[in-house]
Amino acid sequence: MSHPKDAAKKTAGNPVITSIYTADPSAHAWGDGRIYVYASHDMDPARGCDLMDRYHVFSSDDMANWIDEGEILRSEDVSWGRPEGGFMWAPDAACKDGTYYFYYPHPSGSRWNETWKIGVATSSEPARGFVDRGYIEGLGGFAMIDPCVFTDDDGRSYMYYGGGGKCQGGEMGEDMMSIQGAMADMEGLEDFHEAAWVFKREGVYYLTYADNLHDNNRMHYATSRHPLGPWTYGGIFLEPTGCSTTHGSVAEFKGQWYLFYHNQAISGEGNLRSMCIDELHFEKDGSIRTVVQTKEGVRSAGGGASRTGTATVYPAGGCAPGGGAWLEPAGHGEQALAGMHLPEAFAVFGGVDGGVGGRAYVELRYATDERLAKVNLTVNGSDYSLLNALSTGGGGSFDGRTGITVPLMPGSGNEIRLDGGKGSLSILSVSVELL
Ligand code: FUB
Repeated sequence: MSHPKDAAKKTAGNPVITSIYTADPSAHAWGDGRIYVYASHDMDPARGCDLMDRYHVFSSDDMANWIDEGEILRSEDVSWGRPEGGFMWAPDAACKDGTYYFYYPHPSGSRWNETWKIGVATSSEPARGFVDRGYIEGLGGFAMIDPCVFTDDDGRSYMYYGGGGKCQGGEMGEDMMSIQGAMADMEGLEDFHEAAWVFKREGVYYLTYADNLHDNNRMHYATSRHPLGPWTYGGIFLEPTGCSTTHGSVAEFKGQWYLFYHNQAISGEGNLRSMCIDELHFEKDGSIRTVVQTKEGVRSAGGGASRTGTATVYPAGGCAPGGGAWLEPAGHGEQALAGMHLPEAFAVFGGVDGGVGGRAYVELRYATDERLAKVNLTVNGSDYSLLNALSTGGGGSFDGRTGITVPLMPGSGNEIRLDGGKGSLSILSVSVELL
């Protein structure tokens, strides 16, 4: 059985990713026709930012239609990391000579804020296959988080990072896993808090960062004619988003500049954040205009292949409901899984085909009249956390979509389990698209 493929979206909408919570987006166009976002993943339910323990990558060829490329690293993969895990905070990435470098702040000890290190994982692909390589010697310590790597036109790369009011930068070694000489304090920034990001436009270096405005951080910028400053303060270009933290990146794609940032529009909670994108514009003198935060998000820049493969649809009528959940008619001869609001409700979809094994985008098609219902997804016994199901405007409107990219085993022995108890929704099908 199949459902019609979704038409490509004309605008991205904000937040861009609604199924799971994503924060601290670092965007890069590596030259393969796509733009990639390396983001933190706020785990739901949150406990401050403590439980953030994995990273997903998202990509698009048109800015409006985004694919979850899946998870690339989690705290349990980090041999030198904090024994209790968690605290996988704002990351960045770089590419040199065909190798992709993923940089992430993570504590090496239980006293998390005193033991930060900047970890490095590498891969030959931009969005999969990352293996941890350890941390950068000489970096880290109290509140030193949020790495950003900028590669200049001459191929030289620079690392910036910091928190708690201190921002440092330094040139990286040829191996992209070391610093040449000492890191220097970045001079000329006003009210620096965290979230350093550096980009270059028309020969000018820009350093953007979050400020200290209580519970309402904004983004500021400063400019320089040298990658390591000194910097000339430029002002505020992102006013509060409604979230206590702010964190962003700036990238150019298909001739347009964009700001990637996060807000809390879906959850209303400062530790369950969602990635947004809006256009970034410069004045003639190079100063950055205040970004207009929109709900419709950015327009498609052309392209818009929302998916790469073919989805197999598993109708709800073929699942095994339990815990009080039941199947009921949904029209057009189909059945829907109902009763998922009940605390013990669950359903199992067996015999899911994983092809030759690897990554698959698992998507639920649902209806709900709640503003935000949730369903827990477990695949082959691994918990992939809560998926958000935003209102479809009515319990009979099955045009809701929520999903996540997960690993599947080869063959048809995969099992998908949905657990309810987090709001009322009816599920029409689960589709599985091998990536
Ligand atoms: O996401 C965890 C932390 O919150 C980041 O490292 C900071 O920049 C802030 O966004």
